[in-house]
Amino acid sequence: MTHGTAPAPAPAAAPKRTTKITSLDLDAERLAEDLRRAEGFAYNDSYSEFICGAWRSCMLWNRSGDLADTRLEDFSGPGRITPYGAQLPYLFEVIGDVFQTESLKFARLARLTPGSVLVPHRDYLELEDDLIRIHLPIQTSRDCYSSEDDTIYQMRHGELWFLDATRPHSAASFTDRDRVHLILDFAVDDVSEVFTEGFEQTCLDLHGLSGGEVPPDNIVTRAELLPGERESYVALAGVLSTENYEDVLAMVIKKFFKSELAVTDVFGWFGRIAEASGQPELVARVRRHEEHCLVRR
Ligand code: YCP
Ligand code: CO
Repeated sequence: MTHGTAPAPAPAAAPKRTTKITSLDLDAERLAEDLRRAEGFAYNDSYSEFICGAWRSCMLWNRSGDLADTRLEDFSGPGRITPYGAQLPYLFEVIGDVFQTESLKFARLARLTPGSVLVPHRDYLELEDDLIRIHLPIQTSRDCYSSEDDTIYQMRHGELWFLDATRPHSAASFTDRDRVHLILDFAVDDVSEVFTEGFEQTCLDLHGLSGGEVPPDNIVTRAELLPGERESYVALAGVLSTENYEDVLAMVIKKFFKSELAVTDVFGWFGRIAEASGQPELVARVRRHEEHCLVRR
């Protein structure tokens, strides 16, 4: 900056927090056609360490365009469409209308199966640079939940979301059919850089995208935690074993989605259960798991 000149006005604040960007007016019939086709795809179980139950995904865009490359990885240049991406004409069109695909690194379909939950985790820890994450729920219900930090919220059908996936987050399905989200990852510094000009012009809500937060209308209130409830969960120590490790963890995660626990309570309570079970190898497993999900990998 030249000495003596006034500083340039700060650019409009772009969201750093998870935020609903807008609602897309999706073509129900064309979307249903893509969803039907996608039901026949082969989904992979990469990232199973973050899941109790099943969260299965398939790549629509990635480094190689090869379906067998199922994990996020560092690479330079634009992503390539996979054979599955090319078989979903409607989603392909939506992606091209809304986003600058030059910076699109990964596009995935993710199916969270009934009764499944994600272990609170942070994404991109294994990558050199964080990416910008977008979610578009294309099949969901009132009984599907997401979380960020200690907030529980719902991403509804057709809503376009920016997710700060660097914060601890999770998801839960209490419904009876798969929750399907389109998940996109862009290599840009800020979410304001991912949209096409055409989309920005037609999307009035974008101008209201300021600080970035989960809109109150999407937030889910939970039950107050009652005296003795924590102790009742710690009593699961009496049944915890290597074989039901994931089941007991799922119970604590489900409690987090229904009662006012902090996200740190998930591994907090689960660790306490493991300690009270008197099985040091399980205590160590919980600590390793927590570190893998939230700290480093
Ligand atoms: C991802 N988050 O976006 C991770 C792994 C669960 C959701 C699986 O890759
Ligand atoms: Co994640």
